[in-house]
Amino acid sequence: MAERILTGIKPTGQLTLGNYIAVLKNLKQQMDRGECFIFIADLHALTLPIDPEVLRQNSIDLAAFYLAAGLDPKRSALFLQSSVPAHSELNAIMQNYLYMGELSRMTQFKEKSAKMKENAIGLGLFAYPVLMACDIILYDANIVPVGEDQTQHIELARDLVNRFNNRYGNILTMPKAEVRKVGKRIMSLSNPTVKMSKSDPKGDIFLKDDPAVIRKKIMSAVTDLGSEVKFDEENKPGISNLLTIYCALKDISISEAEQIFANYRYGDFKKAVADAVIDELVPFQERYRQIIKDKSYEDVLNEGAKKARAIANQTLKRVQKAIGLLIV
Ligand code: AQP
Repeated sequence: MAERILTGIKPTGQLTLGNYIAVLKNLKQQMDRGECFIFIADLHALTLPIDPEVLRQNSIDLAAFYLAAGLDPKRSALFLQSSVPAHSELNAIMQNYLYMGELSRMTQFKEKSAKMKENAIGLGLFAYPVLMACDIILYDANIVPVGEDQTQHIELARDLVNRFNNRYGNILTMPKAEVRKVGKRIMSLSNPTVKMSKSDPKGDIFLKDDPAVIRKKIMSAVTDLGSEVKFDEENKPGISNLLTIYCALKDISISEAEQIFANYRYGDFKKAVADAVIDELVPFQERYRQIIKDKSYEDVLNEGAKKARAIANQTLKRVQKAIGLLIV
């Protein structure tokens, strides 16, 4: 089978450089490799409280960002998760094949729920990995490019596929997480020991930030003792994070970057990182603004949903039949 690639982002907030490096930066390369199903995870966005108008705007923004990153609708399907009902239907089935113990061990659930009052933690947040497994399974995706934070969820999806196939035969395709070597976890600029995250925006670079804001954020990023630009996540987390950002955007290895910056002081190094981010994001932002203006995302989302529904419904039927539901 040719590669089937599935990738998604939740429209929960302003997209960050972490999301860009994990998903958007690689989009063109993914389309060269195989058939891409790319979705806006709007049902997942409901797992934490969100204002309806904010959710709508974020979803439009995300569609425009995908297109600005080079998404080609002829070689991929871009769609809203909520526009393919099979996601919810398969979720209703698959929640019976993953267990409470497994779900309660998920790091993301533990981290997010730890910040909430117990009686405000929704069932959807707890069961998030079930729906995520369905997102993947529906498209027979064998490759799922993600940041490091999502690999535990992909492992759970693999367990589900194994469990299901052992019981019913070879029904589901086994997915595999693919994590970038450089840039698997972009950290906050103000606290490089925590992930840059759109729902906890401290020390984030947002994809819509003006160049002057980007420069200011990078120039005031937390750095470490010493003066050498060297990758050392334990002793130099701030510098290591900036090196990672630079390398991910320039597509070079960490040791190549260490050579480039061997004689740089922190200030000059930060200027170079700021230039790299601005060079990448300014043309991207121009394309984004044009797409928002001409609303070209509307047709793309419609067509994408049609393509996605056709494939997802086939998988859903296969599963329904396998478990003994009557298809009438
Ligand atoms: N800081 C990051 N470094 C590398 N990859 C990252 N990703 C997110 N943050 C970083 C990756 O981006 C993809 C889409 O993420 P998501 O929207 O599905 O949710 P997330 O992983 O929970 O990302 P956020 O930004 O932290 O969102 P919120 O705050 O809403 O939970 C995923 O592949 C993710 O790994």
